[in-house]
Amino acid sequence: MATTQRATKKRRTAASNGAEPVPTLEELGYDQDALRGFYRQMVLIRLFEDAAQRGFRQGKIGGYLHVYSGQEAVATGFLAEHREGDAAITAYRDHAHALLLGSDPKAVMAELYGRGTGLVKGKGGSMHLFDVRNGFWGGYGIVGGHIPLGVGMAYAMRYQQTERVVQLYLGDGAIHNAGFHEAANLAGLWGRDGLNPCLFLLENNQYGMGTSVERATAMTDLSAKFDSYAIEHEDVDGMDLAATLACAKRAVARVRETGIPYAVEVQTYRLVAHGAGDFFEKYRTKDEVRSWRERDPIGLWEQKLLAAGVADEDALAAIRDEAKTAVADAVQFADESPEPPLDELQTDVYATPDGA
Ligand SMILES: Cc1ncc(C[n+]2csc(CCOP(=O)(O)OP(=O)(O)O)c2C)c(N)n1
Ligand SMILES: [Mg+2]
Repeated sequence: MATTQRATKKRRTAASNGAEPVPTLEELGYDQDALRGFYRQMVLIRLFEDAAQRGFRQGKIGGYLHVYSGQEAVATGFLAEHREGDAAITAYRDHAHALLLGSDPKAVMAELYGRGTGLVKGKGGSMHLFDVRNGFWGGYGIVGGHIPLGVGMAYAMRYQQTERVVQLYLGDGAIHNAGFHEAANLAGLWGRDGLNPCLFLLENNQYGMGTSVERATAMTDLSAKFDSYAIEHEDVDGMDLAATLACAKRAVARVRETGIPYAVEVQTYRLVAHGAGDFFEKYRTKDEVRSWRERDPIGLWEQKLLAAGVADEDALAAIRDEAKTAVADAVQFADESPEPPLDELQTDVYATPDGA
């Protein structure tokens, strides 16, 4: 009887498990200002998310709230390669992407607070941030719903003969969604003619809500699912910013040059609960959380900056203070902003194709 082989990856651990050797800071090719700038970005995201969770617990933020704490090195690394005209699209864990692409923290916080000064005038909330001027195409609450949109955008970019690329972020839970499989099939197909400059960034944070990868699929080698659609892929350690920056440089250049889609499975971990309303976690052990926390992306980057003499303790503290002030200003702005006026209840809700 023929035997079947099922590709499985071992259970992820916090240990580094990328495919390529991790470069030193010098090898990355950024100047010292830029290296400190990445620290500033990651710290801003973490403090922004802490403040958002506080706002939620104070009852100032309604609806759903999903924060990015622990995953900072993913979007920070990959969006470093975002160029004008490119697009990024993700699901509902989207605050970091908006901030990294240049949205004002005040407008983002005001959006979470549902205020009229918010990024989308208080009508989107945490899960539906959007800032097209900066290349941010959202922010979607339906798991997997944005994947066909991202693939379609990548097709349009080549159809219009541009050199733009799409960074399409999706979760380990979203890859089982029908939308993923239909869209990935088309991406592979269009990619044969160089018509799909889509970089799939599979953010494997090991869980979809409380369901681990092992409990969600019998075939736990998630990046291998791209093989079904002839989309090449690699793995990268998403806790180490040096690894994500280097991978981003290679992967984005390749997609931009060829118009052929590519996928990266980024091993990462959310250090907090799935949503800000989920306080109790019965699905993971304290030891597991602790072992990933030891590789906190911000702590790892801090160590690298110190060891390479790119920053000393005082410089890092000054950057943290600066971020703290920016977040405090954002909270104050959100808190003091007015609710959207009632007569705008239906404004910007439905499309008006006739321009009316
Ligand atoms: C179509 C659909 N089904 C179910 C849900 C409920 N839901 C919200 S988040 C989530 C888990 C998704 O996990 P993953 O894609 O790994 O993203 P992560 O939260 O880990 O960032 C689910 C099932 C939803 N929003 N949409
Ligand atoms: Mg997940």
